[in-house]
Amino acid sequence: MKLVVLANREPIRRVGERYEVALGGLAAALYPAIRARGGVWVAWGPGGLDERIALSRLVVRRVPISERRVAGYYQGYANQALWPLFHLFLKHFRVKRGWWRDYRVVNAAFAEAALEEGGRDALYWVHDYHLSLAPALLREAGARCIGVFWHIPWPPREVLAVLPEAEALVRGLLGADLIGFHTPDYVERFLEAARAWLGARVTEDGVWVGRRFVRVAAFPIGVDVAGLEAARSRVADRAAAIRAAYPGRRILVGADRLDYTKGIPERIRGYRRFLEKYPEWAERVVFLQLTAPSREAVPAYRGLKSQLLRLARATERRYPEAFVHRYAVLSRDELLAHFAAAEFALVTPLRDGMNLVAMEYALVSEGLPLLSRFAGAARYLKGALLVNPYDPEGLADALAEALTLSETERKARRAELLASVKGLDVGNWAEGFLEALSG
Ligand code: ADQ
Repeated sequence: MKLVVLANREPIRRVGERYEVALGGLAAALYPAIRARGGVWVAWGPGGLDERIALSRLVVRRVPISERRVAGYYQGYANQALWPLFHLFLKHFRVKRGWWRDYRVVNAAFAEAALEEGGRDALYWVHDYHLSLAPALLREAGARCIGVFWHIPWPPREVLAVLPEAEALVRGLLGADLIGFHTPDYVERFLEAARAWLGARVTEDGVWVGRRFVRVAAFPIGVDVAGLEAARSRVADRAAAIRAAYPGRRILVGADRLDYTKGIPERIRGYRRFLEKYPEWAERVVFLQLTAPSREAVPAYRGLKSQLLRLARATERRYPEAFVHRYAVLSRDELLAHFAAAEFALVTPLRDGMNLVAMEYALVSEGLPLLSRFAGAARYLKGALLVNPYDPEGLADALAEALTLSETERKARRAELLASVKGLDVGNWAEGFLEALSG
């Protein structure tokens, strides 16, 4: 069966006049399946162009979306309604009827383009919160094998109730045959939503929609284990150079897209508290926070950016040797070299569907992540040091403890961590999902 992937972002990058498959994350995971079956990736076309780009074994079908609609569908509904609400940030939640109209139109355009590529018999795999209505639209048009993977958390019922279009959203997803989430908690909450909003008959494993059973299950995503292990030796020199730049200091690293869900200012405050409370460490550690710009067209992100940059500058002034903030998208190897150089990673989102940074860090470094309890990954990564990112005092104490961990405990935790991260390979994740869908 031909595989047709629907995702907001395309998996390619421009190199001079040509395009190349950008093999990172999702694209890398799906590439083997696409190669085996032949496949099409339907994505939003930058520049509003309707194009088909054929690369080796992969066709990218770009859905043209006007700038005005991008503002409503993407910057509006997806990023100012669904994203904050589903991460429990009600203060950032905005709603406008026009955004919803754009969201519906774009979902219909994706479904139409996908059907043109795959017909009724393809295997459709829809990704994420930008495209929640596409599964039902595909089904209405006759598609018979539809999967969805939801990459962000699913919120509790009282929170979902804030969304005026909650029912339509749940109905849209239930057009699928299989719905995947990162954790059993999200699965449970989705099942509850289906019961509450549609009065549907629900079992532990799914939802009855009339005579059709929609399976709902946890498929925890992972990272490219072999690729990251191979990166270790490639970035070793660069990592050594980073270490040499901070002689006598133990290195802590943080790396995130700029997003209020990632808890970056809270993390910096926790680190400052640590330096105040345990001043003996101020001469012996350095924290490198690497923040990638993101979603700059959305007002809440502009506010966060100026708040973060102010806090980071003030912290650099106060602790010039012990804190560094870089605000840039780093190349893959540059980022991994920083991971390899660091003894601990501060991975402290306030809420995160899963979180890949903790896993990438685990594979490339010798160290341990201090990981937020509120990341999906906390459920799976044994050996990580779990923290509450809202509590600066707790973060300060956790850091002090981490830095004085015995070698025996560090080793035991590393072993558990590696075993759990290796168990979550992203290639297996994709294969497992597709098998469950088509099997
Ligand atoms: P994201 O919210 O984007 O993903 P995450 O899973 O952490 O979050 O992935 C971020 C990626 O960006 C990582 O691969 C990381 O290495 C990279 N990155 C971070 N800082 C960077 C920097 N300064 N420069 C360059 N690259 C940087 C969404 C959900 C997550 C879920 C994934 C996959 O929000 O919860 O884990 O999808 O389902």
